[in-house]
Amino acid sequence: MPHVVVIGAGIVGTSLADELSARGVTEVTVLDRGPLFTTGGSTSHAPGLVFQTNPSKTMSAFASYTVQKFCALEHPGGWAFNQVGGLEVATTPERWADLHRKAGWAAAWGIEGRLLDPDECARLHPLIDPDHILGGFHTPTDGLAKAVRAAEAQANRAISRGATFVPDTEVLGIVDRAGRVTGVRTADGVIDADIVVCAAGFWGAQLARTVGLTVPLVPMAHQYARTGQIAALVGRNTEASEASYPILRHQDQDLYFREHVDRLGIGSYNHRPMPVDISTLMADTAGEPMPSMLPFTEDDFAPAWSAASELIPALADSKVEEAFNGIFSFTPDGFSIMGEHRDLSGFWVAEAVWVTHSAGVAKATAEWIVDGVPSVDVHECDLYRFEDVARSPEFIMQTSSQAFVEVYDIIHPYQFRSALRGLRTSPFYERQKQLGAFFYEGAGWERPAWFEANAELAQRLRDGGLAFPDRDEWSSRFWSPISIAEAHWTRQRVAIYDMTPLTRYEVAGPNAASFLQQMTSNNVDKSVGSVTYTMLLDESGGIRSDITVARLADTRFQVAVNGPLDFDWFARHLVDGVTLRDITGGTCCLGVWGPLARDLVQPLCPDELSHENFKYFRALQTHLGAIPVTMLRVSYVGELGWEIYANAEYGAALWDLLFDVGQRHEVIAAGRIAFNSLRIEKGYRLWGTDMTTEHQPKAAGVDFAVKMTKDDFIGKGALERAVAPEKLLRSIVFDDPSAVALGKEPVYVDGRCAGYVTSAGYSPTVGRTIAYAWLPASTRIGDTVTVDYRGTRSTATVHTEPVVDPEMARIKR
Ligand code: FAD
Ligand code: THG
Repeated sequence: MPHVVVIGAGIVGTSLADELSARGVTEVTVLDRGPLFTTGGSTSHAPGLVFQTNPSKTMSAFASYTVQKFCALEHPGGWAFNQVGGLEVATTPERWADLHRKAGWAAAWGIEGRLLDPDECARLHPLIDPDHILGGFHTPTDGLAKAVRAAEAQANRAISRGATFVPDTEVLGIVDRAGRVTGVRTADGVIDADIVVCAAGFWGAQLARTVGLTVPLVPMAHQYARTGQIAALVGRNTEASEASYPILRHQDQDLYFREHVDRLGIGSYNHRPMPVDISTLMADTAGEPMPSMLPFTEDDFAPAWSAASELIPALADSKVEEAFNGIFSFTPDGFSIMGEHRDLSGFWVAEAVWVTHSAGVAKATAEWIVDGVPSVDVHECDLYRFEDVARSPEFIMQTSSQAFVEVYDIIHPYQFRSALRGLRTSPFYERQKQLGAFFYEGAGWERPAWFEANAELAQRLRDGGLAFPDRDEWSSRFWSPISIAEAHWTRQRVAIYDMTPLTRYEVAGPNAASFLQQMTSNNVDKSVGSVTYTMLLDESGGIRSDITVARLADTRFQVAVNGPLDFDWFARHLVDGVTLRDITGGTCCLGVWGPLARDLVQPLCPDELSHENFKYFRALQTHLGAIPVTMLRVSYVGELGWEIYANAEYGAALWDLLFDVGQRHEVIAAGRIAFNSLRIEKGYRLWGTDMTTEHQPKAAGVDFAVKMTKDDFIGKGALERAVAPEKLLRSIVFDDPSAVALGKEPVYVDGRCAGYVTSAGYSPTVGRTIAYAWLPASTRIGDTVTVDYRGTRSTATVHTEPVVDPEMARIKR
């Protein structure tokens, strides 16, 4: 049995010890530099509000598990979880509309909740002035965690199974040999370990740095204040119960509230970001103030207090009695950070975790350590999800600060980061700006969403009778009807898409073919010039990615993937005789697609590009004009044409060449929105959104890319044992041409929430919005379902797949 050392006895470390020991890993030692269990970390003073609903299905699942687990914990001091419910109120129309979206997430992720009018809110929480609000969202299973009790109760369960907790023991360093951890160093000497888990809270990044690992988190101060006695609360709660009204969020003013017997606690994000240099923190761990508490900065709290008093008039007779600036971790994208160090086996992190998600994160981490795969999809939290640029101190600081500012903001799904834009641009960037590109950001790349230069075309098409349904204000944000014209034009004529941000690797060497055979589900050991669409599965048969593998030479492959997690997965499995190199940045790619694509490109190319000579899903190294290119006859938009790759220095010349000869075909540049709607029409999945490790290929409808007759590959065994899926990814087509969805909406079947939308896009080809949704396998083609988009219900019909061109006539010609 491995000996596991956990660094940190906060809510994460204690929960992890419990989850590990429950799985038979009982040789667990948890070390903390502070006393047990009020260690001086963030857990020691967390007010413990647990709101489960989150845009992320995974984070919501983590939170729901925390609630379920904490409700059952026992502690001699009293409750570990007080299920008072949660209430979020709206004081602006935007928030009220957004609470409808939130209610949709709750329904989609299986969390009970209801929208209430102001009087109903005030009945639940009589301190609220109903005249000040427009309504609220109530979730009865949310509540308060007593974080230190929950930590101790979980620790005690672990101890009863054999785990050890050691206070006042600081880990000073990690000991390793030959790429494996062997222990931790303390003032009393080395403690041997096979596995070390860093659950050191906001100190974790510093510790991880000593073993060459970047954990992108920033310790930030956040204000928490307790009022004096509030008359209206006197006699309501006992010292033991502490609270009985729902925990309350007033997100329009970045505030939250809970009761402390006859006082209120007020948490505020209504202040400037206050990043903390942890080298300045006190070392003394015992007693108050704790190392994770800084002196209250009163001025920063002034706007919070006046906003709080408006919502809760009873505060007028009270004042702040005790307050502090408490420290906890923020990350660039708001998600936690989990996983194992790739270059130091046995060193794990479970960092930047709220009390809310703690038990869920601990369970997933324990499963990952013990079973090799977590049972929920953790890609949003994976340690290796970050691009290189996102690991720079500047990036981490700026984006985490923005995450702090936006913590309670209404975030549109297409609202991209504003800090540090323009970091990665393709060689076509200047041309795109000239064409009036509106840029989205993804993985650090600037990606055109549509081009204002196509406004005239849009007008022409509108005049010619193409439908441009009106959209509501929310779905019109970061969107343009021009995208409809761009998509339409791709199906009618020809368009050029910048595919440069598509992550690609060169996998080369004498063992490259056998390595890729082992990694992928499809047969990729085919002739030079072959291109194969295939899955990367994990050991449970879950989809880690869908990729294309182009064999450019006997021992050299170009692999196009979904992002940094794919590099990590390959790198972890790399064998002798194979090299792996990310070539994305040094190369560029244009997708030239549409019925006229061949007419456009052929005159530039010395090779014959006929359907017979350059078949579908084949690759060719050739020239366009004087430029050396690699062409792949692949089209994520489902049209005739090619992905054309070149070294980056040729990019501008390649663009000019294609647009010059393209003039006579009226070629346009088209953007991401058109691209997305076309791929949805065509039935192509987007990994991470439509499917994840939670799904096996059959359920996701991509089992055609799995060759069970092939020799062993990762995930094959699990697929052999698989049972029929309970849910299937289906295409649904909205009945009303003006109905929209943006993703994550709940889907109702016979009046009950039965699934959720993953992605959606307006299809000019069928004149409707088309979406993917996870639905019960019993759902039939032609069934009517109902989608709740921010409180507006629309019907949609389950459609055969793909919705457009099932015969492949458009592509294979
Ligand atoms: P910690 O509790 O900080 O535990 C880490 C432990 O590691 C510490 O005990 C520390 O002593 C130990 N340690 C560090 N370095 C070493 C070392 N080198 N050797 C040995 N031990 C070490 N979350 C919610 O979900 N709901 C809330 O309402 C909420 N409100 C909050 C309000 C405030 C004011 C603050 C500051 C935070 C709040 N949070 C809330 C966030 C939450 O408190 C934290 O995210 C959570 O407690 C982190 O738990 P942890 O176990 O990761 O870290
Ligand atoms: N282009 C390339 N690689 C990629 C993508 C891409 N890798 C990552 C991501 N996108 C993968 N997604 C897909 C999804 C579908 C297809 C290609 C990439 C596709 N599917 C054909 C189909 O289903 O009809 C496969 C047909 C076949 O297997 O023969 O084209 O955009 N280079």
